[in-house]
Amino acid sequence: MDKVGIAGIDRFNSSPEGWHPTDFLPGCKSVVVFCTRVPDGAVNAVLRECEDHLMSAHGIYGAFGYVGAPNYNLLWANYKLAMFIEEKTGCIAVPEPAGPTHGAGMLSMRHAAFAAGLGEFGWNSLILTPEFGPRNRFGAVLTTAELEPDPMYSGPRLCDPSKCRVCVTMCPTKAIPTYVKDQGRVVSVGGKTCTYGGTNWARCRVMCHGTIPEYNETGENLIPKEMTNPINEDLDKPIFEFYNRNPRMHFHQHNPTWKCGYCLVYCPVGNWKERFEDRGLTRVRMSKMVDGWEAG
Ligand code: B12
Ligand code: SF4
Ligand code: SF4
Repeated sequence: MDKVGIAGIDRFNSSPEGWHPTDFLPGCKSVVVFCTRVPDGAVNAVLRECEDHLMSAHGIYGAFGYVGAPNYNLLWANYKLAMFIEEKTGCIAVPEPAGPTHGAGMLSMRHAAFAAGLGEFGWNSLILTPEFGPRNRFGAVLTTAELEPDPMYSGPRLCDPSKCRVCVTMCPTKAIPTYVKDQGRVVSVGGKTCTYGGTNWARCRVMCHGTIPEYNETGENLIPKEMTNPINEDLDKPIFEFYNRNPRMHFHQHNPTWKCGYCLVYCPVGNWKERFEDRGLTRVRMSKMVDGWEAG
């Protein structure tokens, strides 16, 4: 794993009912959270799809940046760590699935990663780490073992949405709200407070699940004619009707959940300039979307 942190159970005091670690493991005392970074090569595949319209390249991201290798990598790390903790301590350890192909939400992985000190929320609602920005995928193990917690992240502020508009601009369905001072979702854990935009999931699913015809393997137009603009206030109904007609897409979450990801790919945090701009892998000019960005 590329990073690991431990959160004591007190950091989940403000978890909503049904999402608290003790709901899944009575007596849970610690949550171990770790991540695997998204390879630059998988990010490049999304750049090729987005900027060169090489649609087939996106599969590289699906396989090696999202539901394929990274989720399996997390799955095995989860399993081995849980076994290790049980063998060494005699306590119970519950591994948490990492997302598509292994089930969806049990614990909010973003809150768990924040609570374990791995990084902070970006305006795009993803957890940013100083090393990789949002380009990490997280796994977690809940355990009744009392482990020494790590401090909350206390490095430099990573996201300043008053200066950066990248995720808002790049999101094709306007699922990420425009930054407005004193608006957004506030989260306070372990004495650290962050504000993030809050993603509109109905809009995000239009892209992520390939539910617009350009992306959708079924060829079906999910959005009714009168709603051809995907930036629509009422996308939930057609989306759920679509899943009812195509239950495979809903329950298995295999092929169609790995589209888009532009908010993850283009976020400048995590040495984006060195990794992608300086290597000539993108034609998108950050200087147009980030105040004070060194002209490029
Ligand atoms: C299902 C899912 C999706 C769905 C839609 C989600 C939905 N809610 O309908 C779709 C497919 C659209 C999606 C999109 C993406 N996803 Co996704 N997704 C998930 C998954 C599997 C579950 C999320 C979920 O539904 N959680 C339940 C909700 C309710 O939790 P929540 O929104 O985080 O928290 C809310 C409350 O429950 C409460 N709360 C819950 N727990 C706690 C605890 C505390 C202490 C507090 C204070 C509050 C609190 O606060 C929140 C406000 O309501 C998670 C993995 C996971 N288990 O977390 C990945 C995950 C969030 N996704 C991830 C990623 C990378 C993406 C994409 C970039 C994928 C892509 N295409 O490239 C996009 C990004 C969208 C964006 N900008 O946010 C990563 C994020 C990594 C990171 N760096 O932060 C995760 C964590 C997967 C992983 N293993 O790493 N995703
Ligand atoms: S994954 Fe795409 S549609 Fe969803 S929030 Fe990110 S940029 Fe927007
Ligand atoms: S793209 Fe900019 S505003 Fe969005 S999360 Fe990253 S740093 Fe924050």
